[in-house]
Amino acid sequence: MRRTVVLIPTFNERDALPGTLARLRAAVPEADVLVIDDGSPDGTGDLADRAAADDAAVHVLHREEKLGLGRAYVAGFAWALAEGYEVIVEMDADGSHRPEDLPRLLAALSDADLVLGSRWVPGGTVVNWPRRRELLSRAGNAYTRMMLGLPLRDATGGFRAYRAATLAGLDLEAVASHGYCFQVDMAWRVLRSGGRVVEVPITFVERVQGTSKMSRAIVIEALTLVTTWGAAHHARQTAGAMRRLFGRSSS
Ligand SMILES: Nc1nc2c(ncn2[C@@H]2O[C@H](COP(=O)(O)OP(=O)(O)OP(=O)(O)O)[C@@H](O)[C@H]2O)c(=O)[nH]1
Ligand SMILES: [Mg+2]
Repeated sequence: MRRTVVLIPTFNERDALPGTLARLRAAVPEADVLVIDDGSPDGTGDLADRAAADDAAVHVLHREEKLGLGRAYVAGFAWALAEGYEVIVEMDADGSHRPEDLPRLLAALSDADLVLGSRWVPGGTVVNWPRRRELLSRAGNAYTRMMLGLPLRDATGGFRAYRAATLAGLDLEAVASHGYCFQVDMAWRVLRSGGRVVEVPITFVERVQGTSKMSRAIVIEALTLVTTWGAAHHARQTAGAMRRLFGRSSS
């Protein structure tokens, strides 16, 4: 297996993290883990340090303050690239992403640059999600497909595996998005750089411990950025079509 690291961003996940770590280490024992904690007031960072002291495969990156999921992942990517990992995985701490699904994601990476764990392809599903959340996710993904022309069913999901070489080819410091749109942003960047993105069905389970960090601000950020990117994308496409038309008519 290629050298793999699973990045787990945490903010106040004291109750959920130990179970997630134990399941992950059992499901994919070859993979290392990096917990990226943003100074959780509930002591998640200390708990992660204790896990790292007991298990050489577990590492911890402490960040001073909560700067959002996107910044945490960008810091994790930089760490993983510097450490020379070949495969870099994103996974939530809250139990929504089942470590037992990870081997299928990793297997699909042999023929892709980015593999998305997808709730909205055939075989994918959500367990215990309120209808409201499902509608938000489906509508958000439909809007993203329409605005950006992304050929993806679940571009907002956060359970995914990248080839490290693919991430190394992107300007990660330019990634400014924080919430769900960070995931859209990254998938779109991989596609625009010519990368192959594949979706693999997963079972997404609503968290049973801790509290969601999803907020109105995160939804508004996603809506605003996807709309802005989409408008720029359509303007570029229109300009390209005009150039082609002009070139043809003048020749
Ligand atoms: N380091 C760091 N981790 C974060 C931050 N915000 C969220 N997380 C972690 O990112 C993962 C996803 O966050 P969740 O709160 O589960 O958000 P979500 O999965 O989009 O929403 P739910 O479906 O409601 O759970 C969890 O492991 C969080 O602890 C942050 O600002 N910094
Ligand atoms: Mg969650």
